[in-house]
Amino acid sequence: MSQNDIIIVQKTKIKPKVDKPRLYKVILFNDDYTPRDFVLMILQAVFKTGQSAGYHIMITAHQKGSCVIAVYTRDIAETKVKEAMDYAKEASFPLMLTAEPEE
Ligand code: TYC
Repeated sequence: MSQNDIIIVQKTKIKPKVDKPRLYKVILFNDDYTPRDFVLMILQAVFKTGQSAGYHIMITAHQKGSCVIAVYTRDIAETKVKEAMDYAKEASFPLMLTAEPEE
């Protein structure tokens, strides 16, 4: 390095340009035909709610029309919705779930 060389020091912090992944709510909707026990089975098998939280979510959807089950990244939310609705279709129940982005 010679005497005339200029050294530039980067003083501003470089922000990593990675946004937090958007989260998706998985929503369970009530209907008049799917048995309560079947809904509970889905909640435990697909969403790992356990018995008590699963029952609470099922009965909330039953009474209020819908209930948020949990939030996940988009891939996981959509995979779980598909898995749950495939089980329902297989059993000929009209059970409905959706994945919706959080505000
Ligand atoms: N309403 C249904 C019944 O009385 C039970 C049910 C609960 C269905 C929650 C869907 O998301 C649901 N058999």
